[in-house]
Amino acid sequence: MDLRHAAIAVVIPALNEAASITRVIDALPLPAASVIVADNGSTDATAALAAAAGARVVREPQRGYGAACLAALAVAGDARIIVFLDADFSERPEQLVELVAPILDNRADFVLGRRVGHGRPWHALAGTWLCVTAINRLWGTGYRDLGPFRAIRKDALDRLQMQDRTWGWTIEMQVKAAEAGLLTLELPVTTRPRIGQSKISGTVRGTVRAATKMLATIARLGLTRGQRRFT
Ligand SMILES: Nc1nc2c(ncn2[C@@H]2O[C@H](COP(=O)(O)OP(=O)(O)O)[C@@H](O)[C@H]2O)c(=O)[nH]1
Ligand SMILES: [Mg+2]
Repeated sequence: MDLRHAAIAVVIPALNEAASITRVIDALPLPAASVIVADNGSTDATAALAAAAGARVVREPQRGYGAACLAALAVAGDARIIVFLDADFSERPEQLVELVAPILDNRADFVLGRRVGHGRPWHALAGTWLCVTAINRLWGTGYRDLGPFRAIRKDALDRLQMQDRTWGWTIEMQVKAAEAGLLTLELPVTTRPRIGQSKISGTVRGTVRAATKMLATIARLGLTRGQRRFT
């Protein structure tokens, strides 16, 4: 599939990922110019390496996964599809082709990469299970993961009016996608151990902290459910 003219922007939030960022950009089946790296205050060479690889770099000094994604979206211009991908090379960037295909074929608005394979510790799997189960109970959805590697039509994403600036980002997108009635697909993506140091699920403590924030996000979205309108 030739994706060069498909108007895709790839958003990569990154915090101190100098060991992996170049490999992620190089492995993408798209020109590096369509990649936006949101550098979240890295103290290593992440930003310089991303720029050297040909990506656009935006800097978001305020920490937070969602804050970085929002900063990248602000410069995404006239992209018609947005792909989100982590900077740690734990996913296979070439699988972008599989994630965008259903959108290009008008079979989906939103395609979620469900992580299969190695590299995720038991506590990360347990935390994900807990959050996914809570979402499915509350919203009647059939999600199986909250993975970072995902593709969404830009006009659909705009309708969701994303706000979360931290680890609730992926959850907010899924919950609002269900509420807005987006046509959603979950496809397997293969994971492997990340390069470099995990900032979240590398320790039990990190996972518990992230999962606590995620459950708070789910509770908040549940309580404010009636207040949202999607035009
Ligand atoms: N923007 C932003 N990105 C972060 C932050 N912490 C981690 N990341 C990025 O988010 C992704 C997931 O983080 P990671 O450390 O791999 O967590 P793990 O997958 O749970 O081990 C990576 O691309 C990180 O560079 C943060 O505070 N802000
Ligand atoms: Mg990771």
